[in-house]
Amino acid sequence: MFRYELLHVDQNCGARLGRLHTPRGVIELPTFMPVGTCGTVKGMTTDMVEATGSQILLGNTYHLHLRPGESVVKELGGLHKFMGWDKPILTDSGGFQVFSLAQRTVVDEQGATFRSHIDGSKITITPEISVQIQQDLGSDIAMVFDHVIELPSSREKVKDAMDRSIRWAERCRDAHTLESQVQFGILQGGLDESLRIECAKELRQLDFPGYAIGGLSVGEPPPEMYRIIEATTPHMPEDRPRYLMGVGRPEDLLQAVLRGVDMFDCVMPTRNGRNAMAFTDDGFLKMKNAIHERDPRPIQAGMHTPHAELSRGYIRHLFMAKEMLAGMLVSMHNIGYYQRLMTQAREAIAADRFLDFFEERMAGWAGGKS
Ligand code: PRF
Repeated sequence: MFRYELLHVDQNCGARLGRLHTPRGVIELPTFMPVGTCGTVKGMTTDMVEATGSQILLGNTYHLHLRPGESVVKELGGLHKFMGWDKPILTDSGGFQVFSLAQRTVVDEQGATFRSHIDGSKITITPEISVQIQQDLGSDIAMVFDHVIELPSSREKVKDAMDRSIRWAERCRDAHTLESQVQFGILQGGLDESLRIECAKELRQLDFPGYAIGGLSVGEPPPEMYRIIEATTPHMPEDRPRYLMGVGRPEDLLQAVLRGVDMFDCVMPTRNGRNAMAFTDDGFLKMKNAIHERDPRPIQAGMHTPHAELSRGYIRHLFMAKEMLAGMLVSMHNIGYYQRLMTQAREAIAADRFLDFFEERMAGWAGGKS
């Protein structure tokens, strides 16, 4: 029912071509998951999301628990029906959000207690509660509830949070009962390679059907993130999907694919889209910039997303006129751009030329435009 298939590893680097079989369809890897935090990929209908070539979405336990509450979602048929998306959904556990969004978070062995960022009410999420919420939402892939901390932190603090994350992962596994859903473990360990390796070994014992690398992209310089990915992936099981959480820019995705990562999620394409930033092979464009006023060219040639032929001049006009279509179109373009990048990466890996593709894209983005 749920099965990972490793199809090919590029002969010249660690990039992997794979396939994730789920009851709601096959996911070609590497892939990018658009973020649908509150039951919507912001500014897009699910038809638009589908037209970008997206194969799986991410939803958030933390947000949906606070509003509207998982009992509402469950009563209305589960998250897929609720939002009108019948392909796979992965839900994040809330571990990262209680650290990054909630107020006055206090973590103890039992779980995390915090104030809602919406109405200030006091809420507790434990590993068992996170599992129950994700079961009620009915996602296809659920993440374990982990303890995320800020970086830099002392080795002692990083190790404590990692050890707790491992204990919580076991509690999540023991609390999990929904047959139609699988659970992924999350590796922590900060920027310490030996802790990352230790965490990978411990979580391997718990035998999750997939593993994520968490605790990165929390403000550390990108080369540090690449160093940790490179030190970690060799210790992750070859026969399970690998997911880098909350990453990132197009170059970060390629840097991670190069080191053997299969799945990504990030708000960047939609958030930047709403803020008039459009991704292209020559760097990003600031769509409000006057240089686009009379530019007849599309944002990026060779895109297959709907309305990809619209001119830069028209998109700029929509932003200047504060039309809501502006952010919608650029969000769709950006997600389409990320999916095209992943499709191109898969084609390159199949032909053992991922490194050439990587160099070509890096050179284009470094050229930079606005
Ligand atoms: N843990 C969880 N979700 C996450 C992260 C994490 O460490 C990150 C870190 N970039 C993003 N989303 N549960």
